[in-house]
Amino acid sequence: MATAVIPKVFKNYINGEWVESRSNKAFENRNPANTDELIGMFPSATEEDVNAAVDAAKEAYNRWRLIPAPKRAEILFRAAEMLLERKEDLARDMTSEMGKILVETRGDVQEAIDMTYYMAGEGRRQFGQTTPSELRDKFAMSVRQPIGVCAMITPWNFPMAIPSWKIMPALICGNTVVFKPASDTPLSAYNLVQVLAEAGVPRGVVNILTGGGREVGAPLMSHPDVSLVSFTGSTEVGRRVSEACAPSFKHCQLEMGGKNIIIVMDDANLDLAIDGAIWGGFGTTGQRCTAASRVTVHKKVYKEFVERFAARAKSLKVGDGLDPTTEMGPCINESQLQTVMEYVQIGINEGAKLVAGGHRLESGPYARGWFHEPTIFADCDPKMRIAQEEIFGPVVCVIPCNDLEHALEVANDVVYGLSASIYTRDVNKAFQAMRDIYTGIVYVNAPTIGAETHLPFGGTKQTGNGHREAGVAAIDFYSEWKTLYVDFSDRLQRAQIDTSSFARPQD
Ligand code: UN1
Repeated sequence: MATAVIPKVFKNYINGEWVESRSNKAFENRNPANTDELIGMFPSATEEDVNAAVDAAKEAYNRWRLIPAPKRAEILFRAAEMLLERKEDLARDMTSEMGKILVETRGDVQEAIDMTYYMAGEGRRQFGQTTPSELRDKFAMSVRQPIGVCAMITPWNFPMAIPSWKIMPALICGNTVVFKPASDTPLSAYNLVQVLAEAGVPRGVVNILTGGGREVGAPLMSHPDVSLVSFTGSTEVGRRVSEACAPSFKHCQLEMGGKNIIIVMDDANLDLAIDGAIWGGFGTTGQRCTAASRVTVHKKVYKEFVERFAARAKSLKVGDGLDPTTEMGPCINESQLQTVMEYVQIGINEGAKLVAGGHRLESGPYARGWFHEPTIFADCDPKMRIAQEEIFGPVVCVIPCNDLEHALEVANDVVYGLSASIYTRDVNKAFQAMRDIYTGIVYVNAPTIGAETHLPFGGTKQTGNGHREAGVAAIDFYSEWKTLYVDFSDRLQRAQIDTSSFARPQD
C-alpha cells in the first residue's frame, strides 16, 4: 500500500519564535530537477506578519545596537563554525531546491561561511578617524553608528551566499533584520536563519518571512519603520524598490542585472579562455548576475575558438545536481525555462548562428525537470537582443571583434555594468582593459564569475545604484558616520572664526 508522504511544513521566524503565518496559507517548494519531489511547504506571509516582524526588529534594535561590536562578532564567529560543520547538508538541501550542482552549492555555502567570518572580524575593526581639531582644547573624531531595521530581499540563484552578504554586515554594525528570501529557495534561507538563531542571535534581531513580492516584499520596503532596504534581483523590480524607498529616504542598495563579457584577444591562451567561457557561461546554468553571457573573440582566433567552445558545451553533462557526474543542472523553474526558450527563438529570428544546444531537454531523466541544453550563438551582432538583454540561463553569444578597441566598445555598449574579463598575455592590453571597461568588476585571464567576499561587489549603470556589497564597502552601507567634537576649553570657541590667530602669529 502506498503511503502518502507528508511534506515538511516550515514557519516564519518572528521575535525569536517559529510562528505560522496569519494567512494560514502555504506554498510549495519543489525540486527543479524533479518536480515530483516536494521539499516542503512554506508560509505565505501577509502584511500583518510583515508588521509583526518589523515591530520585533524595531524593539530588538534598542538592545542589539548597544551590544559591543566585538561581542556581536562572537555570535557571528559561532554561526560561521556551525555553517562549516553543516556545510555538506546545507549544500545538499540547496541543490535539491535550486538545482545547481553540488560542487557549486558547496561553494555557495562556503561564500556564506567566508562572509560570516569576515564580518565577525570586522567587529573589532569598526575604525573611524581621530584628528586634531582646528581649535585648541578641542577633540574631533568620527564613529560608525547603525541605521536601524534593515529589509533584505534576496534572489534564488545564491540562496545562502547573497543573504549572508546582507545579513552579516548589517548585524555586525548593530542593525536588526527582516529577511524575505526568494520563494524558489526558502529552505536555504530557513537553514541560514536557524544557524543564526542557534548561534545566539537574540530574539527579534533576525526575522524571516516567506511569501510573494506583492504580499511581503511590497509592504516591507515601504514600511515606515524600515530604515534600509537591500535588494538583489532584476532591474525591473529594483526600480520599484528604489521608488518605494524614495519618499521616506530609506537607504537603498540595489544589485541587479548583468550582460557580462569575456574578451578573448589573439594572443590569449585559448585553452584557458575556453575553460573560462564554459565555467563563466554555464556555471549555475548561466543563472548568475555575473554570468559570461557574451564572449567577443579576436577575428584571428575566432573560428578555432567557436569550434572548440561549441564542442565543449555540447559535451557538458546536464542533469540532477546531486549526481556527482553532472556538470550543469536545470533552470530554476518553468517560467525561467520559458524565458530561455523564447530568447533562443529570438536569436534564431535575429539571424545568429546556433552552434550548440538550443533545445529544452524533456525525455528520459529530464522528464520531470526544467532542463535546457547549454546553448551557444555565434556570429552575433552586438546590437542583437540576445547580445543586449539579460537572459539568465545557459545561453552564450559569441561576437567577432577586430582589435582591443573594438572589443572595449562592444563590452561597454550594454545597459548593464557588473563584470567583465579579458584573456590576453599582453600586459598593456590587460591594463587598458582594466582602465576602460566601465563595470564594477574586471577579471584578467579568469572568467566573469568568482568574486571573493572581502572585496567590493556590485556594478555600474543599470546593474546598481552606486553602492557595493561585501568587503569594507558593506560596512559603509550598513552604518552611518557620526562626527563627534569634544570641547574641553571651558569657553566658547567658534570654528572658522577663532582660528586665524594660530595661522599667522605676526598679523
Ligand atoms: C550573483 O550572480 O548574483 O562572483 C552573485 C560570483 C559569485 C556571486 C554571484 N561569487 O559569481
